[in-house]
Amino acid sequence: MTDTATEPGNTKPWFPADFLWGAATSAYQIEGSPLADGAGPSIWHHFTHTPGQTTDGDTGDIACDHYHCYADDVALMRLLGLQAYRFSVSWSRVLPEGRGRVNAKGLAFYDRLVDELLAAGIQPAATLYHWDLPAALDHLGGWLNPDIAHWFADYAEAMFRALDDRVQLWMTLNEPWVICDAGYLHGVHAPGHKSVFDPVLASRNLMRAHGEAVCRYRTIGNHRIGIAINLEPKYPASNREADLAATQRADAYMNRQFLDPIFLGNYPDEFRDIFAEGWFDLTADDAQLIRQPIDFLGINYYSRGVTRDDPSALPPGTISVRQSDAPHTDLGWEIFPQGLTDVLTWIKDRYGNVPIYITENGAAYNDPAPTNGAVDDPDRVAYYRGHLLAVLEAIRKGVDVRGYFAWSLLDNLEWAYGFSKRFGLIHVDFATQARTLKSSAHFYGDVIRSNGACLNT
Ligand code: IFM
Repeated sequence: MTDTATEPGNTKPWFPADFLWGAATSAYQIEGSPLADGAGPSIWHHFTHTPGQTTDGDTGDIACDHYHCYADDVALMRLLGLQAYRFSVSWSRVLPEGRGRVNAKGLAFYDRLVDELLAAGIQPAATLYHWDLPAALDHLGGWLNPDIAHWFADYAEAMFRALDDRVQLWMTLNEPWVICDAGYLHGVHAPGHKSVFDPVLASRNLMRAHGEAVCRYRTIGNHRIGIAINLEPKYPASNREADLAATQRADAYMNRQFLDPIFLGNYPDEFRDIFAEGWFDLTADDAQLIRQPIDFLGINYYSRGVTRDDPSALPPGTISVRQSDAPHTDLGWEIFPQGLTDVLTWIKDRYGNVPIYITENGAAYNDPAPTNGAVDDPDRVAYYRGHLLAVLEAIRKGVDVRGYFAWSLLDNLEWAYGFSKRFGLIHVDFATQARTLKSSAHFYGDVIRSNGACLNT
């Protein structure tokens, strides 16, 4: 890799010459039209249509109407100077029953999107699963049914066959930790299970599905495949033995749960403690399936956790202690750029110098409404600046970071928070679908155009 960032004595904010600058979204959060053109419902469609599950009862029925506005959105990406765009495919748009019959009209949407991106000189990066499981598969047990590994691989294969001639970066899953923790342990995300047993099974099947999809890719794909994992470095709230042990459990639960099986072929020892009778060991066959070499690792980073032991909490029996003197985003997440450098160097030390993309990073703020075609969001600009410098610091320390995707291109449906939390570089008026570039979009455009040199000022 061409690398000005690691030259000794170079203190300028500068990224490798071939660094890839992008922004990310996901299907259910932006597309709208979840049942259009023969698409089947997803668990998120059912969840948001269940009273009481989202703020203000918000649903993804319209969201950013990207299903219809995608060409205009790609034009905005071009205006920003994006080099890559990470989107996710809605499984039930392509396979309405989750398996079997392909819905040609659903697939055609992604075909059009990819062509539009390429025509604008933007590299498409596709995530196969960003939480919107086909409802038909959930009726069969969803992530709790071991057969889902084959269902997912069949769906992945359909997508590889359709798009691998044009898509060069693939991600199997987005944030399996959130799927298990929010969807199966706490029940605050679809499918809304609240169980201390289901997360273990879901986690195992997610990893088996990932492994099987990577195997399929090796037989028919020609580019690169990885996975997007959200990481949050854990620091102890005190030097008490209980807090130190809690920090290890929280770290195993959040940071090593998926990376250890992928890179080391086993689970952290802490899991027997964390899930007690709910835990079951990995079989040799599953260990082998999950430990498929991947071409890159996607890291989603937002914040850190300062950890305290709390035996009354759900697994892993810990709580995060709010740092009252630190700045926080509108979601109450502490702003801690140093944590991004820390997780990146930790990955290198623990798993080797795997190529990394930051597949998500960004902040929710209560932005003002557009005035005279502008939205001023200085806090988000500061968040991006701090975190980009943190990425640069990791690159200087020898971590092989290849690219960065801001979360998110557009304000969108922030899952159970509905439209109340805005993460976009671009403001969306959800009543009119008007888009307005925020100051952070202009800032990010400058970062891209100068390859980070403008961070110097
Ligand atoms: O909006 C989500 C995204 O879907 C997954 N990663 C975290 C983002 C902010 O919560």
